[in-house]
Amino acid sequence: MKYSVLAGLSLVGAALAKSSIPSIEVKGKKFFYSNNGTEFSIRGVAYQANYDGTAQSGSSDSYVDPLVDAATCERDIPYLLSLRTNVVRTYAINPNQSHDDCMNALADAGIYVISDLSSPDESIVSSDPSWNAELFTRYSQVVDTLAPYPNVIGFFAGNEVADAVNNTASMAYVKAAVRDLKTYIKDKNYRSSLAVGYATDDNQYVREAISNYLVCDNAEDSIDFFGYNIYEFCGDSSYASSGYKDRTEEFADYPVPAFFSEYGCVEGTKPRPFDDVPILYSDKMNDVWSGGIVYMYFEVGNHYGLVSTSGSSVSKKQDFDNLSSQMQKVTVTGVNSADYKVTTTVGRSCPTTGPDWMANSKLPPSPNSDLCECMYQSLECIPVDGLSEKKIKEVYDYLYGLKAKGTIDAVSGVYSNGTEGVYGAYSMCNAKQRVAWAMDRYAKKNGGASACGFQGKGTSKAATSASGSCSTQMSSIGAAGSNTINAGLAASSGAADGGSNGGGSGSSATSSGIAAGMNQPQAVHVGAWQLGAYTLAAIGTGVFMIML
Ligand SMILES: *[C@@H]1O[C@H](CO)[C@@H](O)[C@H](O)[C@H]1NC(C)=O
Ligand SMILES: *[C@@H]1O[C@H](CO)[C@@H](O)[C@H](O)[C@H]1NC(C)=O
Ligand SMILES: *[C@@H]1O[C@H](CO)[C@@H](O)[C@H](O)[C@H]1NC(C)=O
Ligand SMILES: *[C@@H]1O[C@H](CO)[C@@H](O)[C@H](O)[C@H]1NC(C)=O
Ligand SMILES: CC(=O)N[C@H]1CO[C@H](CO)[C@@H](O)[C@@H]1O
Repeated sequence: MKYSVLAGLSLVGAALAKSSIPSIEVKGKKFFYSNNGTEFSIRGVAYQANYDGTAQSGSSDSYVDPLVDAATCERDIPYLLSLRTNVVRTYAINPNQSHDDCMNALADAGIYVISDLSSPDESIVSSDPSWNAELFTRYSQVVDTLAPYPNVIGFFAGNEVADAVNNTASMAYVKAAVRDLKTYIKDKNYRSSLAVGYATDDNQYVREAISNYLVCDNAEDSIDFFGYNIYEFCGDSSYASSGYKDRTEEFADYPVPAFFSEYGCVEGTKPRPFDDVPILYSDKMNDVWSGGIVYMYFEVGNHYGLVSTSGSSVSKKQDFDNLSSQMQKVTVTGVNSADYKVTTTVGRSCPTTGPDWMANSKLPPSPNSDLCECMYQSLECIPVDGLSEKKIKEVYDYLYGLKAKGTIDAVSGVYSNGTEGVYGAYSMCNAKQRVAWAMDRYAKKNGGASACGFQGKGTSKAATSASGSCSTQMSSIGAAGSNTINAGLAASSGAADGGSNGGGSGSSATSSGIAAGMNQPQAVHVGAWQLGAYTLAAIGTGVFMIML
């Protein structure tokens, strides 16, 4: 069945209109409308088609930003409204493009946005985590792009980054990203209600520790909301047998808003009956959960779609009608902000590191691209021009191997270990800057220029001394690079990134770790959005174990 655009929903001139939609703010473990204190419960739909499979990994166009094309938003908004949608989740935004038309059209329809900050090529990689100046640049640009719109609730600083005990060290880097994006929003004087959260994978061995870790110690470093990608209620299940009851009990006293950042299991009865919808919004759950986001709007071959689209036409699947009929039944009875007493506070104790948890409560340093550039300029031994990421990694691995053997430690300033909580002051620099620091350190310890060969991979250059605050910062850090300081945040400027003067250290590749690009499947892991079909097996196993 086809819809036409709702009468009265005029998109003409939307870009100029200043929407009067009230922002949403967090108080305690709930969301509220800022204008009148009415509690806000998310009735969300994930809204991003799969990236074009023909795009090459590493290119910047491996995804289609769903909030750029006015015609697409105009086509889809009536469908979203007929599902009573008040939130869409987007997974990858292109900061280079204008979002005015779609954001204003969504605002006019009363629809809010929560967006991930990463992209398929730029994210914190669970197997080789890093929180560095390149990622900070990307994430801060997404914040800059969306912050002006009143109908943005906030951002996910990570999606399903840790999904097994052995990669939970990555959560230290995610939490550093949360800390730094919250600081960035304050520094830029953006609306204080803009929230930064995380969306977790439903792995039974790590989910509880992750949820505690993200709200432990300092409130300034903690998430503002918790998203749970949950596929536990499949087919004709029930509150008790699905796992929803247990999860609800676990989150009863969680200090910040928690909601389902993805739900809608496709196992079992097809089309999906969405019998969990009335339960999620009932008194059983709605005091603990601020609603949920159904995965997902577009059908892209993984059977999670609610509609199929082609050009200007949309055809609803039976899942859509089922969800719609369930959503019509929903009435959430919330509390008014003025009557709501906050009884839980953040600042829990962090899980201790050991066999079940690998993220230290000490977090990595804040990325500062200016400091990295000064450091790079001060070096006398650097990689030769155009050295590939693979070769950069080889050199780093060689130098790291020397440290591991106890022969010579030339990596202390760039070494990073989220389990030990040990981070060199320059560990937040990009891969090329990090390897250069280590090569220079090695050469200085072994006779200078003559030790800068690295089998043709190293070259000598004249040092340019740092000046101003860089100089002060570099002397506090020291030659060994091991005194971490708070140098503040600085994104890469285009100039330094392009390395146009030939001496710049920007690497043109979008590396997100020294090994980025080495391991494609991991490097592009962004959770169920892209890998829905592939993660299904894992999800199924999880469900099975929970139901036992
Ligand atoms: C509060 O404002 C929101 C947004 O305009 C509106 O949807 C809601 O109905 C209002 N609440 C009450 C109690 O009027
Ligand atoms: C945005 O534009 C810059 C400069 O042209 C480019 O380097 C970058 O890759 C673009 N980003 C995206 C996400 O397309
Ligand atoms: C982590 O554990 C998974 C199984 O849960 C295994 O497949 C993977 O190889 C392990 N990774 C590392 C780095 O040990
Ligand atoms: C981090 O430190 C732990 C404990 O010393 C060690 O087992 C692990 O291999 C280190 N990880 C990396 C990536 O170096
Ligand atoms: C809740 C709901 O509307 N369920 C319907 C989903 O679709 C199937 C197949 O058409 C119907 O039988 C269900 O009643």
